[in-house]
Amino acid sequence: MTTGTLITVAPTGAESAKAEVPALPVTLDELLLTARECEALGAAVIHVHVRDDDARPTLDPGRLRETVTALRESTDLIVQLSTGGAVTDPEAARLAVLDAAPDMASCTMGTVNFGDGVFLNRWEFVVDLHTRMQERGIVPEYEIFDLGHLSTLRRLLDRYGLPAGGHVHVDFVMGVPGGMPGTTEALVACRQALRDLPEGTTFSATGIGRSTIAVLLASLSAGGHLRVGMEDTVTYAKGRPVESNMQLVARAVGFAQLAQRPPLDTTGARALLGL
Ligand code: KMH
Ligand code: ZN
Repeated sequence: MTTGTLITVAPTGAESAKAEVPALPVTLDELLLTARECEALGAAVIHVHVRDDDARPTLDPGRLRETVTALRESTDLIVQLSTGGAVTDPEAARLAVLDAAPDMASCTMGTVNFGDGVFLNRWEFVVDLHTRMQERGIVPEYEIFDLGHLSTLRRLLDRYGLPAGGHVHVDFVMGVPGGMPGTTEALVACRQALRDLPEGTTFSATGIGRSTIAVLLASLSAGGHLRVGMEDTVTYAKGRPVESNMQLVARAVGFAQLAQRPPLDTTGARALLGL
């Protein structure tokens, strides 16, 4: 059954420099303003990376805790922290993200070339993340950068059981140089592979850069949900830099409404995700 559309906003990421993308929200105040405005437009989940005072990506535990608290105080959004961090972040710091007790956290299902870098996700590390989230009642979003990551997810669930809340939700991250392409064909292949996962597994998708719109439309037509934001997209249209995360959320909401799958509010999103 196709329901409304879960819209996740990923406003900042760890890959773009503030100097090159001035509209990127990097301070807590900028993040909170973005979060409130995106929630008002129709986002229900926020995927969060934080920055330090020099706008560089950080996994500082205090800053993460402060951010989770502030988002909870000023929005009803589901707070999903990134355990992916930046490609240079060590495993211990990525695991420690869970100490900030978010509602959700990302959990990437395997290693992938990431532009000129390597986004390392060893099997043992993935198992650690999954089992610690189970113990703490944090709901994972399984990040899928390539088709094989879905096989890894099945193996993970077979061996270690379902996540907290019992519902499985994955996010196809498409168009990363080194991962699967951001095409309808690749999305359909991933969609088909979900048949091997627990019944009721839901998916969202995001297309990096130029693949943003193709993936958004493909996901909606395949019954999927949407992730948008400046973590993934900094060009709105050819020659037009993104002005704000709100511009991307508004576009996604418009597409979802055209597809007659309007945005889920935060209550509907919690029900969908088993929160
Ligand atoms: N920044 C990427 C290396 C996640 O947030 O979980 C990892 C990433 C995935 O963005
Ligand atoms: Zn991320």
